[in-house]
Amino acid sequence: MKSRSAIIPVFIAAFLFSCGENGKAKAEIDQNAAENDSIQETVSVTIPEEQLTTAEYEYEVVVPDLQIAWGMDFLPDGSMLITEKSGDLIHFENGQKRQVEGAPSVYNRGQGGFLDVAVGPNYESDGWIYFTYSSEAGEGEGGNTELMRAKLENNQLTNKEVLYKATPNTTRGQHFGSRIDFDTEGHLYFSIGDRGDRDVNPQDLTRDGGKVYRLNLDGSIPQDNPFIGEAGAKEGTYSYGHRNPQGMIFNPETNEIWVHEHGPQGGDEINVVKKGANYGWPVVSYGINYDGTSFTDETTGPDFEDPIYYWVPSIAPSGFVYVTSDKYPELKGNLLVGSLKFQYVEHMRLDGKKVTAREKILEQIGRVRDVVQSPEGDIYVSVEGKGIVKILPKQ
Ligand SMILES: [Ca+2]
Repeated sequence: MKSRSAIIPVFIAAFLFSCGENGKAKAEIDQNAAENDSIQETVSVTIPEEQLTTAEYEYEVVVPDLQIAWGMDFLPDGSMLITEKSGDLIHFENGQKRQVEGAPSVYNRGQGGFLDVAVGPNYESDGWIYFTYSSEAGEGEGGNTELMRAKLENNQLTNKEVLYKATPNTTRGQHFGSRIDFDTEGHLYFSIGDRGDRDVNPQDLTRDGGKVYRLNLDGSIPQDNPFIGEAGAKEGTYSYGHRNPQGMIFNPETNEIWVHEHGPQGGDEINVVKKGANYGWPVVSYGINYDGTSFTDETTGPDFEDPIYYWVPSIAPSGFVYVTSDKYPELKGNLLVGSLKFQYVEHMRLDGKKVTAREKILEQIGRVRDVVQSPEGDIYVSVEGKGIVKILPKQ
């Protein structure tokens, strides 16, 4: 095992805690602990930024006047479904926003609320749309992440079916996940974060939280999931030891689900999701606590799957795209990641499963909550307090 390899200055810890995932809490810095924790080694997986593209990018606001548009996806007619974290589902069609009736009631607390929306892979034949949100359903005070599918008819959600509800409810406001994506073999994947209970949830297969789940499109559990038949196991679990994944893609080159996840200070990661794998949280991490103290000396170990990339400092990633569009030749085949904390979109050049270079685009645009590619190949970015913008290569 090697030891942690990042240097995290105290002022960055303070900045991150005030501007990152939550954006509300104040940092309480333990200066002595932070100084003691500065280990000077070469970082092997994280790389500096550079100018990658000769193209420059600008944007136009397509959907104005949104607060926190947490998730978005496109129907085959080109119209857009948008979740507002506070609970509204919006259908944006022909330049007009309409509030969809019958959206699920959400537990809008901390990082929870109306989360992702994903139009199903067989939408044109079956009409299913998938949603994640935090829900108070079930026993106990508070909420936890829930997955629903429903159909959209006459501006109403109909045929609503709850496919998964994580337990137990808790009043903690942290780490609900949650992104939804699909492979090409009839599976849905979604993420739930550790719910602010890192010492209990992520490493325990009998508990929800800190997991990536794999279900069939009707919500049933695939019989080849890795923990089928294990005593007490949450059998929807596909991988575990995650902290708070808020970005998920299906990589069409490798046929894999990839996630990025918020780490602690200096430990945001990109992980290739493998069946039954343990991503280590909180036993191993490249990060330290936001107050500057250390919770583990280990960054890796034989029982754990390493990230393919980690960020130092943390960028607070949200939204993830593998670009396949011909409209952005210099982005094609690469990754885009939104940064809540530093308020830009990160372009990461990929060589197979290796990030070889990175740069910022749309700098200072605002807290980026989601990034998607439309069926027409346009890239849309949700920016908190601004709305949804389309990226345009500068002419
Ligand atoms: Ca990890």
